Amino acid sequence: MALGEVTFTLNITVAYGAPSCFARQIVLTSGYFEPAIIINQGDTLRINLINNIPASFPTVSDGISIHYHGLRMSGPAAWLDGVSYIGLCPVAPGSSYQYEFKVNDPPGTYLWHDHAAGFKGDGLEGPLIVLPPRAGPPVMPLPGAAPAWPPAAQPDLWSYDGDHTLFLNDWYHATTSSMLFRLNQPFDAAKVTNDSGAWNWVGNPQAVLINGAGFYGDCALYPVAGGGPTPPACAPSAFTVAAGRSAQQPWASNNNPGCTHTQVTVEPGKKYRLRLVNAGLLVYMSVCFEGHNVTIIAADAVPVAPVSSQCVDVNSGQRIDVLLTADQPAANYWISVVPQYRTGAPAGYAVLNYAAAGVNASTFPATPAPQPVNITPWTNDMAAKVVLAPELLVPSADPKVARYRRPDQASLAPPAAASKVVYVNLSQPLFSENGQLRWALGNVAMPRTPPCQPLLSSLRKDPKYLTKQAVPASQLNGTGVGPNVLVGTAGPSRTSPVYYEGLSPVPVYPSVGLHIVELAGGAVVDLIVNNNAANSFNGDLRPTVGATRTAQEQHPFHLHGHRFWVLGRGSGGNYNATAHAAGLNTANPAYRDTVTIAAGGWAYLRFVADNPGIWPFHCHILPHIFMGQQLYFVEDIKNLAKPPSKTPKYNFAPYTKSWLRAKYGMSGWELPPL
Ligand SMILES: [Cu+2]
Repeated sequence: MALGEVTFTLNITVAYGAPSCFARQIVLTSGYFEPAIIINQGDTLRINLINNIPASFPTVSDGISIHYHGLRMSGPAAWLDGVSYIGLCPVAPGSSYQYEFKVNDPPGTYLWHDHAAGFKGDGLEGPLIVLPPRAGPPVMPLPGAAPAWPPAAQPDLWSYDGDHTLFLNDWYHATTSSMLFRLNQPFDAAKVTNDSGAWNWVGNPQAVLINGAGFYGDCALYPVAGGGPTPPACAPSAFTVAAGRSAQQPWASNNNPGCTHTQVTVEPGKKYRLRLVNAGLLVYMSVCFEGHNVTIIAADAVPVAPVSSQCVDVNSGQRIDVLLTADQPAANYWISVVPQYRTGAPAGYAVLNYAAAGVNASTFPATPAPQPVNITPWTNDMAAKVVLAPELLVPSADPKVARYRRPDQASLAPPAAASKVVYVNLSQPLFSENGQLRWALGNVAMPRTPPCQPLLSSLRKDPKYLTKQAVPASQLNGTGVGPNVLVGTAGPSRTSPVYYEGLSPVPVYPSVGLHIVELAGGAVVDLIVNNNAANSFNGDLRPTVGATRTAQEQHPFHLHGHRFWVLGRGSGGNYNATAHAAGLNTANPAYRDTVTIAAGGWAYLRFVADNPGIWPFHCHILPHIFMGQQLYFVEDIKNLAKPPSKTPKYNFAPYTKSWLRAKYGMSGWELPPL
């Protein structure tokens, strides 16, 4: 294999494991739980994905597909972005597929995860670290960059003595698919908090894992101060062994390898890079370092002007890199991962261990473990911590970071003016016809993805493919006839109705369908997201239900294929040009791929449509995307690269209507064409 070509075999299996001290079925990758993929900028990455998940394992898509979160995936790689409805079919049980693409993206912290089904929440994910270019060829320039691209091994922008990743995910004791199935059931306000066959929210996680290790609350909510590394309460008698499972399984014995915590060992006086990755399904996290202020150096793989803080906010899909100097008295210190905006959610804990005489590496810190903020604030010191809003993390002005920017971007500033403005209003409609509760953008909820229906190939064959399926404007006028639920009524050639942004009038009543925004190549797009309507239940024809619920909440929105500038964010209502336009930061705004839209607030984003493909814009909370909280930018398709010569083979034989109805529930999966 030539230098710069890196192949990883990801053999995906299901096993029993207990990363939180509680045994359940988990997904392993070549025998590892959530392993890292580490490559160098300029490498050709080959991912040999083998799906050995049993066909009998419950799933919402019967296949897996890897998304490389944060990578641009331009040119031919647009087909390999891993959203199975868009590019390729998922890799079915018993089959395999090899992704191959060149990673030109800047060095930094990314993540990989399944984007076909719920397996991300079962462990089918991990860090994706791009290191600076390796020594010697081949090192490919970014598209459009000067040929004198780094010719030899490049040091990173920062010097440090050690490099650690803290991969964070909230963790449930039910499989993700089993939770998603319940979101597909009819909504009944009286039954949302119990498992009674009705619509059932996933609820709070049972644990927060740090590098695949954590403590399940029933074992011990948090480790005991000064205790040994195995929490005393985490005894075999505390485990729940489900009926019908064997007592010989390892979690039912004293030998429980999964029940542990993560320890980060540092040498006194040295400096470390810590890569914080929130890969969670649901929870916004504040990561706090007891006794230490860390320096934030990068956000979503973009170097930022350094900021010092004890706590660092990282929402699902975001990555924050910090430098930590071990300059405190040699001891053990807590690293706590505190959930925000989810009352009662548990925290996660790791130990920062100084490798020094007199420090016992096998005990917990002497101070009490900080508890989740919603129970008791961190040792009364919570007021002193700094929770950093993303708009404070502006790109570094250091000339050395120019190579982290867009190749044609000479300054920190985005293009001065937009050529297209897209408004997105978030809402949570309830469809009276079938009792489905959804999240919608612009009153359109995207359907659950059928097993496979790649739009890219359909569009490449027929650029008018989606236009032909568009819902006529006459059906969108909302003249009092009720919500537009056109599923199943759109004719045999349609997978689901297609809603184009820009229709006039826009759908007044909530609808279900493909939500498409077309972008011409080179367009400068302003994307204004308002999150103020979610608790109004607009379109809900049963106001008694809406009156008892408040669905307004924060959402971490992620854009595929791009980074965007965050020109502004606000709370307390929708974006209002008169009040807010003058305050937008067009000089050096944050440059991210995932941004938090505050509950009841707004965000003003800008990006350039310079990457032909189909790029989802979606909430990174997995249950929310399953409930429809996404749209697709269909971008400059006429300049789309050719598809890969090989694509996953997919067997559609099982997908009869009756089979799908039985599998996905009476409330109605949006069926693929049969
Ligand atoms: Cu959301």
